[in-house]
Amino acid sequence: MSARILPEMMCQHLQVYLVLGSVNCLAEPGRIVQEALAGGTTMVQFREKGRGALTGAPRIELARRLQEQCRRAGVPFIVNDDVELALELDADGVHIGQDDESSDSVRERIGNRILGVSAHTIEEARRAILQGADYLGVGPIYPTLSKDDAHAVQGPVILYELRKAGIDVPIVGIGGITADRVEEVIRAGADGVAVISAVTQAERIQAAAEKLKKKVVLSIKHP
Ligand code: 3NM
Repeated sequence: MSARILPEMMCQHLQVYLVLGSVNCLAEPGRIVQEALAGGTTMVQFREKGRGALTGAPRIELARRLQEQCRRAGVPFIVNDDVELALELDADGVHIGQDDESSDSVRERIGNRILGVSAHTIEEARRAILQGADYLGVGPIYPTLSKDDAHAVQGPVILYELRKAGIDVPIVGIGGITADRVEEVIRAGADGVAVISAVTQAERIQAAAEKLKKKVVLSIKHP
């Protein structure tokens, strides 16, 4: 298997990170992913969770379809929480939370695939890095309606604090991020934005992804 992803490459992939499952989608998920990819989405996470989520074969079938779309676009496909599914699909990586299996055990199972870990504090961030995380997901930065069990809203200040504490790994902000908030999130220290509703609930999916991408790129270039 190829080597661990380099931080510079990881940062590129984090720029516009679409997180979704069928429950987040008004339209057919494949259509949303297609349009989002056309709009410049840089990474996709399959997060089939919540009330009404698919299980069993239909879940795997949807994951395969979305994965194939990402493969064709040359965009990494990450599986939320489910290491077995990620290995079965030969996905590009796994994203885990603090309540899931420990990061070092997941790292051992997935080899050099991408490992993303949700972190809410400096301590959680340090531990995740020691245990092999390639990037950190930090949130919720703003209030979100897309995650029932989200932690308390942290504000962009958590990103400043992590950077000030010397955490220099790739970081993606998540939770309530819209195009209008991108600049603030990037300036606070994130390398990209992870979104559900800003893309899945948009009237024009491709245009929404394009706008996020443009704002991320501009904010990175003019810190
Ligand atoms: N994780 P939206 S917030 C999946 O804080 C997820 O770790 C979060 O959806 C965290 O972009 C969140 O619609 C939901 O707010 C993000």
